[in-house]
Amino acid sequence: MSSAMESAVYESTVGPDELAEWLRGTKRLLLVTHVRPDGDAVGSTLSIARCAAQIGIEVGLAYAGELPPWMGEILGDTPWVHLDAGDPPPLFDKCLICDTGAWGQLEPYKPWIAGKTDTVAILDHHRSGSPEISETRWVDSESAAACEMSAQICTRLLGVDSVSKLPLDVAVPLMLGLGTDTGWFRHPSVTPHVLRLAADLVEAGAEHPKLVKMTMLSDPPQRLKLLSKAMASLSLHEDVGVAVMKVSAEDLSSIGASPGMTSGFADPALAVRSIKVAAVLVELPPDGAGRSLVKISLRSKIDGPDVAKIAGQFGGGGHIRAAGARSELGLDGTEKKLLELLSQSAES
Ligand SMILES: [Mn+2]
Repeated sequence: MSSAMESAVYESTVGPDELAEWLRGTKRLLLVTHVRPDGDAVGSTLSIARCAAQIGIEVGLAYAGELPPWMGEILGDTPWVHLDAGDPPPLFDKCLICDTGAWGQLEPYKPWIAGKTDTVAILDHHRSGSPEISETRWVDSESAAACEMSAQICTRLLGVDSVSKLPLDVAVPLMLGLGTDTGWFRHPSVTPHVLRLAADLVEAGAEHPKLVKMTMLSDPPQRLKLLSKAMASLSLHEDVGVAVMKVSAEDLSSIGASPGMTSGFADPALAVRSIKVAAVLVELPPDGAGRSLVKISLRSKIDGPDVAKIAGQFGGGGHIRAAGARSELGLDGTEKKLLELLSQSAES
């Protein structure tokens, strides 16, 4: 199995009507998303899972990799499995993948979904993915969140004419994904449609302040300790508008922190006026083969470069303003290459 993120620009083969129809006839539906699920990954799968269950479909939900701390709170009584615990995914006739369509983000599921192009479908808002996974794809890179798309599937499955009429336990995960993927409505991806959808979700009963508290105001103390280490490592390259923070595997282990706790670390660096791109480099604990990869997270301001392109140079990808990759060059080597690429893009 290759660890490279083989991905290409991929396009829709179906729209929301056809995808909802494709799901409707299913007996046992499995929902999966990218490894290390975030708010949008969980929200986009959980909302559809609850709607599908409500119309009599037997639903399995599987997640893999490090999980966010609020996982139990948002899932509540809905059954799910964590693949890292060694459980195989629940049996399924059809499988819907949400918020990714790239093998590089689906490796734990590969044995179960590879080659099943007719029983697997994709709902995604990324610009690139692995088209060979499935022939049934609804891809909309204009959507700010996969949840913006899931909402359209949910209304169709339940036969309601407005998102405002969705059940509360569907509206809440949709708001979670919409809120987290837009930085709580600060990112340039926010369109009139996103705000109207948010209004409908509030009308359905979703309370965004509770979700903000759950996702952003509930950190373990280790996260603040790790942030202080990352801030101490900060290098500001104001001439090219780049800030870089580095977290070593030793920082993680000495604090008892996990790599996922670095999410959002770019924000204080982006608050600096002259900075257009913030990079957070995290040296991951060694894998089974003893390799220590560096996780690269890139965030860019509205007048900054397309960081998906920069991430692509490391074999990764993502969005114009938020992208990521993995590097085998170590912390310092990765920083050096990154600065070279970003200085080139600042010149061009
Ligand atoms: Mn997303």
